[in-house]
Amino acid sequence: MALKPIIGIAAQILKDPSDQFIGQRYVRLNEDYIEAIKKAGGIAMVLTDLPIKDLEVLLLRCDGLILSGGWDIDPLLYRETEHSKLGRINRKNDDFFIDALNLAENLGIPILGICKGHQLINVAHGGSLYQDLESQNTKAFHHFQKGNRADYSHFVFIESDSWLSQFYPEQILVNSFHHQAIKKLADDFKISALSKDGVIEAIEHKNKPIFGVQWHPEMLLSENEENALLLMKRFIRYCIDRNEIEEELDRID
Ligand SMILES: [Mn+2]
Repeated sequence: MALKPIIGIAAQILKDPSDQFIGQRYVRLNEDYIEAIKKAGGIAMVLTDLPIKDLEVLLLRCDGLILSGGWDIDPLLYRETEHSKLGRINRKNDDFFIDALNLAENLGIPILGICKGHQLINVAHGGSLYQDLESQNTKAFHHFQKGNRADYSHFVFIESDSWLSQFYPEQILVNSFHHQAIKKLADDFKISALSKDGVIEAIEHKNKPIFGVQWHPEMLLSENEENALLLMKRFIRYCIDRNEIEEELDRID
């Protein structure tokens, strides 16, 4: 494919924290995502909460979808009430992410969830979360690192038959900015990577191109970290390959 692939990124809508414009809401996405896609050879298209038909029109032009990081997920989505350590939630943003996920999944567009995006993929498919990892899982170590965004925090151990194992060694170092984590894994998914304390750090669908990582490759890539670049490149390569296969099938038809 001669053209660069277009990767849609679902972004959050939040209230202006400065209160300079009372009631103003704004689209919020860390620029690292856009830069990471650029470095890996793609073009980012920022997606926000639109009528579902309009969102579908945009996704039809995308070769891949990234669900970005963000606030905690509404626990009602996995049939739990609020734990006292639950962080800030915004149900409207969760619903938009689920709409984008469902549309992309139905269109067969490859999906990569990062941090909240990874957790949301699990919840949308029937899994659940620790609302606060440290208070609900005593074996877990601290997963919200004190260091900068491109610093390493802990190792993850790659499962031998996973997508990640196609390009990663048995263990790699990652950053860690989460106080929630997957509790019950959704039925259609398998674990791709674990941290030493048993926390699920990466998942993949058993037979669809849907992947999730709990760490932030786009932040590691802000310092040109090799493994982060590899992950983004392999995801984008996957999006291109899928298109080429479909074009081939169209010709055969
Ligand atoms: Mn972690």
